[in-house]
Amino acid sequence: MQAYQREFIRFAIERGVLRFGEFTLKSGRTSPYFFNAGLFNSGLALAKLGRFYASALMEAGVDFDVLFGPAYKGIPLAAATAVSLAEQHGRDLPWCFNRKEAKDHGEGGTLVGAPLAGRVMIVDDVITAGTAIREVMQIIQGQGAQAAGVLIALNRQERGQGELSAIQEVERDYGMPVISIVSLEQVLDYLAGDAELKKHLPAVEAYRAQYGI
Ligand code: OMP
Repeated sequence: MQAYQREFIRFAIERGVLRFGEFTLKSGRTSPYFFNAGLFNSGLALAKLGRFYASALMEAGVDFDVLFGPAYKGIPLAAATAVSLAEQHGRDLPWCFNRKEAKDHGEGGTLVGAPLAGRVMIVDDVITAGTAIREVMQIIQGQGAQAAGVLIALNRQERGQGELSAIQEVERDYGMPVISIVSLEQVLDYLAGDAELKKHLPAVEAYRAQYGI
């Protein structure tokens, strides 16, 4: 695990973004942990988050033309990543987002910001079963653009429809990489090395045995 990944896990736990307990997921699964990106809810937290996303993206070295933040949660994530790419990495790239409802006045439409065209890097929070990301793919394909990849904060490494993980299925079905700041495996490593947090390991490992790959 890289230093920035360890730092990211520490930061997420400190902010209460990564929590342990009992949570019902969108997929209906009951999980002993939850990642709530909405709790990166101060200026400094969002700035730091943008740096982590930008670091993961630069390390992956995937080419793309535009960053896309799907409504609603992806919007600040894509914005923060765009700011960090420009300020920390000297890459001033276009970014855009969608509205959930089409606007029929002013500039109209459902897309805001740079044109959603060319190779699109989607920025989102978490992938569990892959449902949310498949909906985003319809927007991109509807515009005639190509997805260059997906950038997320946490890869929960859960099973998809078959033997592969939900993320591997997304990569196979759309022929694009999914880049994450950290994966569950790294969170488990972090927990194992922390005297206080170690107590959460058994529940997370049991969940992984049931739903993981
Ligand atoms: P899938 O559509 O099953 O991939 O779930 C992804 C979505 O679930 C995310 O975009 C979140 O809205 C939500 N989620 C979290 O935010 N954090 C988690 O730790 C788990 C989920 C989830 O419900 O699976």
